[in-house]
Amino acid sequence: MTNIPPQYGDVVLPCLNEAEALPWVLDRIPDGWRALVVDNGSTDGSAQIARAHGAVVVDEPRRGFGAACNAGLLAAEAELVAFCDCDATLDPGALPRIAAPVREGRADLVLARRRPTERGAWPLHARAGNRALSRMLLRRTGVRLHDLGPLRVARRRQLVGLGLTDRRSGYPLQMVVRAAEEDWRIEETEVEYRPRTGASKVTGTWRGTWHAVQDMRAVLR
Ligand SMILES: Nc1nc2c(ncn2[C@@H]2O[C@H](COP(=O)(O)OP(=O)(O)OP(=O)(O)O)[C@@H](O)[C@H]2O)c(=O)[nH]1
Ligand SMILES: [Mg+2]
Repeated sequence: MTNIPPQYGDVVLPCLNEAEALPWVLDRIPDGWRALVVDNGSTDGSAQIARAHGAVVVDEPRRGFGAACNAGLLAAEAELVAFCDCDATLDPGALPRIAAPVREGRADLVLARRRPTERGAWPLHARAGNRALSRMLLRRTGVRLHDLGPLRVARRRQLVGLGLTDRRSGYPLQMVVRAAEEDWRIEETEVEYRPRTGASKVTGTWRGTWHAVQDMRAVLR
């Protein structure tokens, strides 16, 4: 009989045209984790590439980062659910380490603070915007985080119970705000942040950053 590894978690990978980055990301999914690539209307063959690299593809025609994350969460079945970008900025190989506090019952939500591996991995305006958000989060909830990064792990049932409503860029922030309101034990760890593969869509452009900030503001209102 073959030894099937226990299924620790599902990792939700929101995906909008990441054909170039997907192979790197999916080849690094650790044992015991299942990749759920949520295809958000890609036109570059992302879905086919994801399937070819062993991922389960969830189709979410409604655009928006939060819409994609939510569809992935609803499709997940494992006890633990992680979220990770699939633009090759973050190595999913770090998932077991990041998930450990949740798996061992020491934390309800772990977020990974991004540590750029080289200059240019994280544009200055994106970093500044993120710092400002962290300060707003502290004032609003008392939770002290250095970064509202996209790589995070929590329990599926608890996440579903948060009832998140944002379907755009406010989703990651709303998750932390709601978790704080529910008195979750929130922890921060660190992760390497590499320059993205493929064209930048959000923080690499002023327009994208502007829209993201508006969505985040709406969550904090
Ligand atoms: N912008 C955007 N990204 C989406 C959407 N749906 C899924 N994504 C994915 O969400 C992840 C994060 O988006 P990114 O474009 O990397 O956003 P970012 O990291 O803020 O900025 P850049 O990497 O500079 O574009 C990527 O894996 C995208 O493919 C969507 O509707 N809009
Ligand atoms: Mg990115």
